[in-house]
Amino acid sequence: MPDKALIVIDMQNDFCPGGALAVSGGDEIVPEANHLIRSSEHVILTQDWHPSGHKSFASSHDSAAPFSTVDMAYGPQTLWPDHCVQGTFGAEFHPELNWTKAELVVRKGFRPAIDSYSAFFENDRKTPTGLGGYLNERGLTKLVLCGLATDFCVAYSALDAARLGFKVTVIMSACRAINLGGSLAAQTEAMRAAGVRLA
Ligand code: VGL
Ligand code: ZN
Repeated sequence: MPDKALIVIDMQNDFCPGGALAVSGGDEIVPEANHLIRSSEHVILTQDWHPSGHKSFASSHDSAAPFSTVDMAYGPQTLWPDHCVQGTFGAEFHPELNWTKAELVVRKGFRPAIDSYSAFFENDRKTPTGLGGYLNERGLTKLVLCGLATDFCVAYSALDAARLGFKVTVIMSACRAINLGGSLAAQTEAMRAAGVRLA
């Protein structure tokens, strides 16, 4: 369909087993992601892309543990192990992901003091990545999402997309979750309530 785009979220080494912020079973979805890529006319990828010393890293805060929460200028922020540092192997796409036909790679999280889960807006919920405008200009109104992690970057992207008026489907079988403090159930319910189709 000419008005439909697949968005593959953060299929990067650091989110796969052996990576710095490994999502359990993250690599298992590569074959299904490849199948979705093959059968989609338009493919967009997102790539978590942090400078070293990024403010979302626990290591950038005095005596803060990974997976704890701190208050940032824009609100509460979960602190993560150092991951997806620009130019490192961990930031590269999984070696078996067939990404060559992707028409756009959206990099996010590159501002040193703002994290960005969503493919559309950074965690201050105000700074746009530009993806919404890109999709609108190209007339891509129907979005299919898969990737990592279900309860963070996939869910934030799906919720923003729905709010912006896109018709959104998340292929849950081609996603895996971090699941921090019940985040998977909460975000699944939030997506359902926002009218996101969960397939
Ligand atoms: C992600 C935490 C930090 C994700 C990215 O891709 O879901 N989660 N950075
Ligand atoms: Zn990140």
